[in-house]
Amino acid sequence: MSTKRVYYMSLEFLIGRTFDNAVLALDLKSEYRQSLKDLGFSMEDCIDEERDAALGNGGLGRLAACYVDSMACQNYPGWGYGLRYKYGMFQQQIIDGSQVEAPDCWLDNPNPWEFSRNDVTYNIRFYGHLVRSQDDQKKIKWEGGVSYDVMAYDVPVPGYGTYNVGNIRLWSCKTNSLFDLQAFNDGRYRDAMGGQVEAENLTNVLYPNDNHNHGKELRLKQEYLFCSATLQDIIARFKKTNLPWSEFPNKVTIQLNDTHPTLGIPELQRILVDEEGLDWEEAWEIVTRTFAFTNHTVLPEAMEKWPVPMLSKILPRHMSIIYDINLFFLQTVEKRHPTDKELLRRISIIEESTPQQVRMAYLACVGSRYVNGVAEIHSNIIKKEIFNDFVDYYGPSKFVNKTNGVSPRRWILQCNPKMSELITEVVGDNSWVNHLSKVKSLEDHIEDIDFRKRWWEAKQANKERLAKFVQDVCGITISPNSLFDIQVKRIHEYKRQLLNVLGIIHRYSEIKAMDAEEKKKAVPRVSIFAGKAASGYWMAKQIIKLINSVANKVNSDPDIGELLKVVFIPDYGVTVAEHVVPASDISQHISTAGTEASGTSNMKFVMNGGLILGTIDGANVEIAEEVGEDNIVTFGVLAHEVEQYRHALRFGHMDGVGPELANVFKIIQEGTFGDSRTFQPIIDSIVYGGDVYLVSIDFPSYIAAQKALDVMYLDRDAWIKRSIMCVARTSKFSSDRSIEDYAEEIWNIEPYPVAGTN
Ligand code: B1N
Repeated sequence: MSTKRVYYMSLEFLIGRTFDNAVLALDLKSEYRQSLKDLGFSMEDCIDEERDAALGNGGLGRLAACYVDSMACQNYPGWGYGLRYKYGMFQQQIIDGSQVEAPDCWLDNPNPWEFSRNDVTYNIRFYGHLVRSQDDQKKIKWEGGVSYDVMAYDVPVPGYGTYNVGNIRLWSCKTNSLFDLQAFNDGRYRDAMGGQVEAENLTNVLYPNDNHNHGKELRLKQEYLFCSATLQDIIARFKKTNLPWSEFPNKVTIQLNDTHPTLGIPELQRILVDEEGLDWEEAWEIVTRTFAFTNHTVLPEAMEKWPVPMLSKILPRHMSIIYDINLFFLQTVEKRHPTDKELLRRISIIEESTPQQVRMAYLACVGSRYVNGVAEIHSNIIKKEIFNDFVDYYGPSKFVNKTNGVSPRRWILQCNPKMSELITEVVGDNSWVNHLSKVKSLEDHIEDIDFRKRWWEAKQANKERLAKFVQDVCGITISPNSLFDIQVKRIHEYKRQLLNVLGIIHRYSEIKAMDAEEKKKAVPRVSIFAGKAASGYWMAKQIIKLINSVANKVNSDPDIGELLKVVFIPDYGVTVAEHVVPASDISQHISTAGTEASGTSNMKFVMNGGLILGTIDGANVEIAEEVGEDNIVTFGVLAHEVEQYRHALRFGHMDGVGPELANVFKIIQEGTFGDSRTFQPIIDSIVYGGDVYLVSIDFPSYIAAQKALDVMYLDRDAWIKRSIMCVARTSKFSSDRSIEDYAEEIWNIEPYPVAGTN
């Protein structure tokens, strides 16, 4: 019996650790703990021995890992496909306040959580040339070039509460597998063994860029290697069913995690036409019924475009297929709009720049059955902006929303055992872990004083755990009695860690001006940051430097004491997040409106009883709808207003920054945080650089929102109620809900419980 399967293709899987998660999935944690104890070990020490599998940059890669977890838990027949990078996301050290990168040698010790599949290998070709077939002039053959062998590694993903086990199949390029096909055919046998072209290991390293595209040849090769091996593997599995090709889309659905695996589209077309002998139209029908595409960003610098000369050189057959896809597509557009040449130029997969570029988002759109964004606001923005011509052409039903979600297994049960115990008690059993809507019943206990006390104690215990972690890692003492205000995510100008740190400087100046009486009334705060900057992202690195310099000054200022502490936790990743997320009172998700597609840590923090301080952006919008306006604090301009402010700023129509921000700049320029010249470029980016991310515009409302939070936190009882409400009302953001939506509305697949499932 062959059921329909879904394949989630992603260049990134940010898995983190596996041990604790796997033991929990088996519901054996207490037994395991006891057994380890009997042997003289502690569970926590064993857990801490494991290195993170950090095969991703941030949200996009972590989302892929949560989705495979949800597929496993809900018995969907789905696999993840990715790359097994030898070096994952770099390790971050903070030296003298600055980020320093070190390689992530995560495979130095053997990895017990993978199976090497020596029996699953494929051959991948690059370069070469095209020839017309002797017997059929219409047929094209791709010949010569170089080839590599890739091999599969399988990473099992045990589902919680099921016998089903998911799988992430990761490809690794075999070392020294390079083979020069042209040299071989020419009889130059020695050269063929990699003598001509320098041997490189294509799966060596993850590109450490989040929301940024660098257009490097090696990245293109990684993307193609990934697509080719995955498609060959999927096809090999399909062929075992002996079904005709027309059945392929009824048995296979492929979700593209952003444009990074888009070459899968021309690759499937190539295999069907060149190797399997299907007609172009027949093949294209199969391709377009098989793929669906998720867009994750609207930032122009993140849009993948490959120069035509580069693609033609490395993948000549794919380039010719893309030209044909585009030709047929434009012909149909032209038929409907015969006079609109401007439309053809705009909608073309090929951008007519010098050199020409292939717009991968357009290729993904044309080659897919569905295109989705990752939160309501984002899905609406992409329909209005990047894909608006496509919406007009195809009609709106191809463009859908699938709001992101996160796994309650890792992001509640595993990272927050204290709160989990309380939820289990209220629900009556642990069924909420796979059916998160059950947490709704927490609302029935909001008026129960004893319950509220225990809720508070759980949060305090998590804060104590984080305080100890901060002490161990950063050597900074923080008090769990302070309000913990956390912003952890990749460092990026659009995410506006800068707004946060400028706000901290403002707070610092206000505390400095307080008398003893005022100080007594003030709410002590700990501002916690963590996050990596892409290695080549200079401005992001300057922002890290500013945060650490402010931390240095503030933490040692005797006037300030407990009232303000600033912490930058180095080497943010999945494991650090598991320590941080359960311990927030407030977490910040303060991107310029319209720039953060969704965000997923916002969901994690709310699920763990922390309030959000956020802009009207990404999933914050839907979180506000769910938890209610009283249980979230929002501020800032709206997405549709952003362009007008940017315009005004660029053309000098604003009267300079407001008095609070001007004062903050003055404090920096006085050298309060060290040599002010270091930070002048940051100030200049706001004052003279057009303030693209509207820091100066949102600063006053940000400060006001922070003040409102100080006041709210003073009423402890009301605060705890809000915290409980947040958890009770976040079930929408379980990745189980997201996966069900994808399964029903895009993939058309059903759960397929494995034998023995309880
Ligand atoms: O994807 C996440 C979203 O929650 C975030 O809002 C979004 O920023 C993130 C190029 C990206 N979008 N694009 C990337 C990552 C790596 C890369 O090389 C782009 N990451 C996101 C999940 O939907």
